[in-house]
Amino acid sequence: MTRRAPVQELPRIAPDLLSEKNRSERKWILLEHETGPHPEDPGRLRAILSLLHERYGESLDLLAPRRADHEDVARIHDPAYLSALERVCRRGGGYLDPDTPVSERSLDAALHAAGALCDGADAIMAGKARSAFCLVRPPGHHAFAAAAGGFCIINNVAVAAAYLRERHGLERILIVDFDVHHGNGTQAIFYEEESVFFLSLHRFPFYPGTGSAAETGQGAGKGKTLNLPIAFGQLPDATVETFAAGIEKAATAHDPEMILVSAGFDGYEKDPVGGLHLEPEHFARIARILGDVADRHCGGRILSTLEGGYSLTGLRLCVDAFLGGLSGEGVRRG
Ligand code: OKP
Ligand code: ZN
Repeated sequence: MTRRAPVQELPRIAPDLLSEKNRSERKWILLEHETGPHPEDPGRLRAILSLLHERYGESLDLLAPRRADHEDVARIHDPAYLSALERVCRRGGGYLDPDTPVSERSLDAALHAAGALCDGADAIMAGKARSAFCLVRPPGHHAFAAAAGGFCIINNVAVAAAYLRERHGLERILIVDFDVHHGNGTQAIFYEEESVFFLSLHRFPFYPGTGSAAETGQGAGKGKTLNLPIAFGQLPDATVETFAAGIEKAATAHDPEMILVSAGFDGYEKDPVGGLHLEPEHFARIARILGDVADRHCGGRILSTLEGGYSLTGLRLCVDAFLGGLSGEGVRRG
């Protein structure tokens, strides 16, 4: 296994810089999706940012996200859904589903989250970095073309996959989702697509209910969806092995040009929303497995984005372990 890029080469597209609009107000756009007490709250990004500052200090390479264009999100989302979203936010907010409240600024935050992934995609395609981690919220993997759900408004990883296909001509993308919840929105969006392989590792049965091994794609997308449902009692070592075998199978079948990762850290043992007995070391191993596959198939190109993870302590530990694993820490040589 070759050593991967040093941590300094891993840009983190994060909300530390300001959107043009709020520059004078010194606001962090992705923190403005504020809906009162909710597990998916701005404190999550603050916790990760503080960890990154402690860990990387001056060498931290944080970039401000752009706002995704209408065109970028409209590749995935229904125009009527997008205008309905705009209306709800403009009138001050509301509930998109029982789990998904929005505030006035939520759509703008969600568009910047999706924009961060487009920026990350551009950075990787320009050869500025092999790998980027997008530190964003709200998450995206439960969002469908025409429906929000499970804390998600815009499907960030789907927007990035469509962007890479349309703007950078990629023909084979592998999306790997290790959030503890099944990425039902992402699966549905690409269910009949040949060019996007979707792999999801998740607790099952669990929210949102889908993600059985029998769901494997349809039409041109037959065989391009791979679900790895994990029973709650399964030991984490076996879960990591299932993941390793699954990703090997997916990469061999699809030979991706880039790997997009829906990185959710709610499989952490003490996560208040999820939980699948995973500890930081398991996220490090998942990262090394991803890095190894990416090295062999696509020049190490990995675009990761934050999905879930609701223990602030857990997020700090698990994101730290994941980024360390991605950059080659702990890789034995020879
Ligand atoms: C978002 B992400 C029953 C419980 C719903 C929603 C969990 C959303 C998780 N209404 N729980 O995948 O981390
Ligand atoms: Zn989740």
